[in-house]
Amino acid sequence: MGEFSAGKSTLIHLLIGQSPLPVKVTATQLPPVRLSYGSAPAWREDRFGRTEPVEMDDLHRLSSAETRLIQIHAEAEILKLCDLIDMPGISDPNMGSEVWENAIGLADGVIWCSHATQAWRQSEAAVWDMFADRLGETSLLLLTRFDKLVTERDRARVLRRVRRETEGLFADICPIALTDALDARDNPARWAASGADGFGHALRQVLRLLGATANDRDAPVLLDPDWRVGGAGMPVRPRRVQIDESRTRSPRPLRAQRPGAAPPPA
Ligand SMILES: Nc1nc2c(ncn2[C@@H]2O[C@H](COP(=O)(O)OP(=O)(O)OP(=O)(O)O)[C@@H](O)[C@H]2O)c(=O)[nH]1
Ligand SMILES: [Mg+2]
Repeated sequence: MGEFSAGKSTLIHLLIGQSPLPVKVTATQLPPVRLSYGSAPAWREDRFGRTEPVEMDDLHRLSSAETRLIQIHAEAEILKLCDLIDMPGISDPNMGSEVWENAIGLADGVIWCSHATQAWRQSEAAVWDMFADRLGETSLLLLTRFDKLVTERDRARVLRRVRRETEGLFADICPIALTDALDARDNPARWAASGADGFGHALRQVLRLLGATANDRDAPVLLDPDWRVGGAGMPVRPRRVQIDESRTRSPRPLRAQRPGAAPPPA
């Protein structure tokens, strides 16, 4: 989640090692897009919870007025541990807040992207205030475009201020230069300098907390270039995380039945 243009889609690209949507789609405003492991065809869920298959080439035609969720699939390692939802910007004037409020009801944790040069605006704090109680312990604050802060002094100052203003609201704060990280996969020093290493560790901690652990404790750190290699291995359903419903503040939309899937257990 985060403001318009805060780096949400770039982050998804970094996490799954590819741009999940056809190029012409990423340029438009989309409803929330959920990514799950596998190669199943895409589908959409309308405002009434009805689902229907969609062609990837038609995604750019879907508006948030009629579609509340787009579901697509990719064979990326991280999707064996969790689903990812790419959300529209929180203060996009063309999108009502119910659009992202619906989707955040599905979330077990949030990676909040905030522009480092103007981090943690009032608009962000106001939205997160609605969800921090339920999701704060399993959520991370990413200070994106950290490369735009050029002096060490500026970096330290921004980090100090944001730490102070968000105390207790997130499990961790991670400064990151997302575009540097995307370019630096084969260069360990640049990769670490981009903040991707630190973020990988923090994300792993959160996933552990949620019970979505990898089998192997010595498995490579998330975001390591090896993690993104898709294709090999058995399609595995991402393990759903158990939620303590008593802590749920925001309403959870009913999970719509996927086309062709067996009816959910009563
Ligand atoms: N220099 C720099 N550029 C970045 C960084 N993260 C994202 N960008 C650039 O910022 C622009 C917006 O990034 P997106 O990932 O599309 O942002 P978004 O949050 O998905 O935007 P919307 O979906 O439109 O709300 C792109 O041109 C990115 O390449 C970063 O850490 N450093
Ligand atoms: Mg985006």
